[in-house]
Amino acid sequence: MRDDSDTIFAQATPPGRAAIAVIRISGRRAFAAPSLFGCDVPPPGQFRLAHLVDAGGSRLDEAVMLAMKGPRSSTGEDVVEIHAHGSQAVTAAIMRQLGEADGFRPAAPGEFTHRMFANGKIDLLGAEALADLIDAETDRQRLQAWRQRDGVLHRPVEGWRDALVRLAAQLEAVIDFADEELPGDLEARIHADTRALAGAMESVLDDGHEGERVRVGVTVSLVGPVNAGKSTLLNRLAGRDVAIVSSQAGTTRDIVSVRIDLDGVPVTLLDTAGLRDTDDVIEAEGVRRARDAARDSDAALLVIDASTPGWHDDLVQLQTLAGAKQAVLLTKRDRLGADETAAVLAGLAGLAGLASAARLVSLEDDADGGDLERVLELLRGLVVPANRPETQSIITRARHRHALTRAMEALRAADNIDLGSAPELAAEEYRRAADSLGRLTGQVDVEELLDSIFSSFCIGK
Ligand SMILES: Nc1nc2c(ncn2[C@@H]2O[C@H](COP(=O)(O)OP(=O)(O)OP(=O)(O)O)[C@@H](O)[C@H]2O)c(=O)[nH]1
Ligand SMILES: [Mg+2]
Repeated sequence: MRDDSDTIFAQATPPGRAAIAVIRISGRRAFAAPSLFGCDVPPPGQFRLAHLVDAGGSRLDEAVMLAMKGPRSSTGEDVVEIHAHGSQAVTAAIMRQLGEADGFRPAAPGEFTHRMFANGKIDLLGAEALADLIDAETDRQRLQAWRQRDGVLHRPVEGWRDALVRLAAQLEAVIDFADEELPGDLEARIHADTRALAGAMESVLDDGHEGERVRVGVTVSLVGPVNAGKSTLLNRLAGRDVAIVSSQAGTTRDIVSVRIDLDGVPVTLLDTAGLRDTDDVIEAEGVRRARDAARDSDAALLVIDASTPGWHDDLVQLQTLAGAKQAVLLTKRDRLGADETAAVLAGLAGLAGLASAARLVSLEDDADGGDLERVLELLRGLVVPANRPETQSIITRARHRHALTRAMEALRAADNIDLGSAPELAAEEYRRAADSLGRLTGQVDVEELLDSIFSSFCIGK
């Protein structure tokens, strides 16, 4: 895709004014870079104060320089870092001077990490984990990125590849010695091992999409009749006045979205127009969008005013609108007398399967925050994956899920083949399974895949 023999450079810190800016240089000529600024290269593994001068010999900056000798460097190549003052004029002058030198060019996005990968410093899962770490907004995302970087998926994938190699070797015996005496149970053993391997993959796939949810976040729509308190709820969860609240029915028209951190899972809450029949074209469009949101979001919180006599019917209707993941929030408890409260609670308890996913709260009369905590509890049940042991394998991308599913399907197909009559067909399925696993870690021909992964990085990474 580009010339890997070039020495590349980029600013690793964000552009703009800052105390320090780091410029990274990697490649065959990296150790020649300091001389472009009239400086010596520091001994590898050490840093030195350096007085940089420009091409005309006048002072450019006073910087800290460090050198790493390949292959024991971040990219596996010779690397020099210049920690200059974070002034736009200084960094621009350094970059200009590097760009004018022979054999040097600005790095493409993700090119440093690509070189790490090409030089065996990291596999694809590790490269993705680094990207996730840089993008992490919450603690849970950060911890997940490090778990992935530490090999939480890489390790089982390697184990499965080894198991596949053993299976293929056993199968080879079946093919090569077809007419001779083979241990009677060999075929049965191959089938059993194949099923066990497919089962191991299936149990990793059956994770409720936990890793993907933590990485990309979850969308939850707040839907319900007009005046139920959806916008009030959004504001309380956001901790600020984002949406207009009023006693007038039909206040919200457009979808208002807010992103919150719910126990480390980024959650995008969508406040929507209250659902009712209306002749107002603008409100009707809002209602249409609300219905779409209820259907298309990852989960829906059905918000209903418990002090309206028809709450139960509203709820039944709403349940058909929203997708599979839903919870119920009845509001305005402060408007209910003791008997009414008891009646509402009894009504809720009577709803099959919903009792644990429903709460009755007041969004207005909640001085101690207890009701807000109840709402959060409800939301957590909808979106936060159960805590899993640290060693659990984690799929964080659709790419992983796809590759693993393909591998598992190939094994299931192999298991359905009669090894006595068509062992070559089974061998082909094992090859397909190994190929899919190889795609996960980047151990097969994956140039196209590499381009799409590394181009999502920022320049300088
Ligand atoms: N007493 C009481 N009033 C509430 C509660 N929650 C919301 N309200 C009031 O109910 C009215 C409607 O609240 P909103 O949050 O605007 O309701 P909404 O569901 O967004 O309404 P639309 O945007 O019209 O669909 C406002 O006057 C709120 O102050 C509650 O728990 N108790
Ligand atoms: Mg509203």
